[in-house]
Amino acid sequence: RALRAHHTQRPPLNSVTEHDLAHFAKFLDPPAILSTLPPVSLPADELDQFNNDWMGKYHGSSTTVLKPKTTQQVSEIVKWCNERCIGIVPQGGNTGLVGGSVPVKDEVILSLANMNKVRSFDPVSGILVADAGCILQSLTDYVAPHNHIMPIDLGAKGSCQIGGNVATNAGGLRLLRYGSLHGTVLGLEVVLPDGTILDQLTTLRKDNTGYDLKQLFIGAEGTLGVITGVSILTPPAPQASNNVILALPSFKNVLPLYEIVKRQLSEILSAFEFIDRTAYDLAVKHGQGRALSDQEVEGAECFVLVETSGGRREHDEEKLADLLESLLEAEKPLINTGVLAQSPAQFASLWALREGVTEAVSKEGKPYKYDISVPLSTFQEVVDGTREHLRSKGLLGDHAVKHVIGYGHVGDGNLHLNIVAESYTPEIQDALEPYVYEVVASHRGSVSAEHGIGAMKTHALHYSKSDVSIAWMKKIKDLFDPHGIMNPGKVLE
Ligand code: FAD
Ligand code: 2HG
Ligand code: ZN
Repeated sequence: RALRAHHTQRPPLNSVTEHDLAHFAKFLDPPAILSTLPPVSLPADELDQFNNDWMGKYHGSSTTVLKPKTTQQVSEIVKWCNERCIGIVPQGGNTGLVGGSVPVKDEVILSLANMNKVRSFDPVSGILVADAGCILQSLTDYVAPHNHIMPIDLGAKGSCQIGGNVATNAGGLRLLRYGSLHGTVLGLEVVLPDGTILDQLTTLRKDNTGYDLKQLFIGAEGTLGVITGVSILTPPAPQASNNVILALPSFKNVLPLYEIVKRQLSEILSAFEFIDRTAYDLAVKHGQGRALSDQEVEGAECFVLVETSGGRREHDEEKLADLLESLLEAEKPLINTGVLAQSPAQFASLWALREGVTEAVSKEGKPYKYDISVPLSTFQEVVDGTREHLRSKGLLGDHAVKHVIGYGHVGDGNLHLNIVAESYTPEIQDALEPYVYEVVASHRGSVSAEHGIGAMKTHALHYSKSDVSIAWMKKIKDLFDPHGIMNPGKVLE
């Protein structure tokens, strides 16, 4: 019974006042304080980019955005907000897809954008230490001349920040090869909800000195503290990368194909990603990557993108060519055809067909996104089942749901089910939930494979986590943040 206890009684949260702004002005430069309140008095639309999420689905009404430059300033802000019981939303690139990065009400937005310096890089170990506000792409560019790459890559790389990646435990396109951030992040610097700076920014590969506290902040979505610095292991850049897109007549072939590809490519396989036909058509329609020829796409129900990363170009190319040949010449071929990248531009273009789906979907309409882990063998059944369910409710058609699509990280068992609607409506929302979550639970899957819980799924946590787990999560939250100031309304109800 004790385990079922809810959060301890918390005081209500307060709104920011002019008095608070006067305090922040003591240690922040004027450009670091954006506020609609006097004396700053900006028009409300200047805060739109911070109050609204990437999809245009979640909207906050914060009056104040603070952009500190140092960990000490973050600490001062957090300490004050804790004493005054003012809610704080840590914000990185604001590319999150679950409404976690914008306020639910008028919390202060603490933007990490001005904390964007690399602190150190050791080219021998590949260990990079950087401010949390560094944009992922800029870190990739920073380590590239040293022949290293970031262990994480995702479609939002031009805007998302490494602190946001860590806070969401983002997965992305390289997880199959380099594993999750729980393994590659070696240390963190975090400002705790009372303003204390927790310095665990170590660069050690091995450190078994009791509880590994940093793991708690990886994937906590800003509910336990503000990440200000990240130490991360960057792998050596592969000497050769190649990719091929395979067109399949049926989704049923994906699983046997994955087995063959894994066996034949073994150590050089670095990605195995899937998009269904509708996702492909949308990517092409909205200019993401170069379209394949009519002949190449004819009869294709879905596509798989295979990437190799290895040490010797000739060796890898030979392996990939052998794979393609054996697939095409098999007695019962699993693929219709395969298009091998012949140049760096084609390599990028094939990736764009997969990476660009999220962007294409947003251009096509308003997306409902379900980022789930379910057994690979059920991917198609989940997508088709959702489409049929919406049809049975009379919600399929140009004025309601335009497309139901599936794509994602096959190699990680992660399906991105996107329902592309004309607009966000309560009818569609009610038809999708709890329907999708019940399907996930029936497969003992996860309601969030990689995007997190945010504001979107607080009510759905129990489909994937037991009462005991949730009760302990609440105890941890209460211990770190007894006033509940840190990203209120996110992850836990
Ligand atoms: P934000 O969106 O600003 O914040 C996300 C969450 O982290 C919020 O809860 C916020 O409060 C918290 N947060 C941010 N910074 C900090 C900090 N310094 N300290 C504490 N908390 C913080 N996600 C994947 O997992 N895999 C993908 O392949 C992927 N592809 C994407 C492609 C596109 C086109 C888009 C738009 C999004 C994609 N995402 C993907 C989702 C998103 O990019 C990731 O969740 C990313 O890690 C968020 O980083 P951000 O800096 O934008 O964080
Ligand atoms: C991806 O894998 C991202 O492309 C985004 O995780 C998925 O938009 C989505 O649903
Ligand atoms: Zn993804």
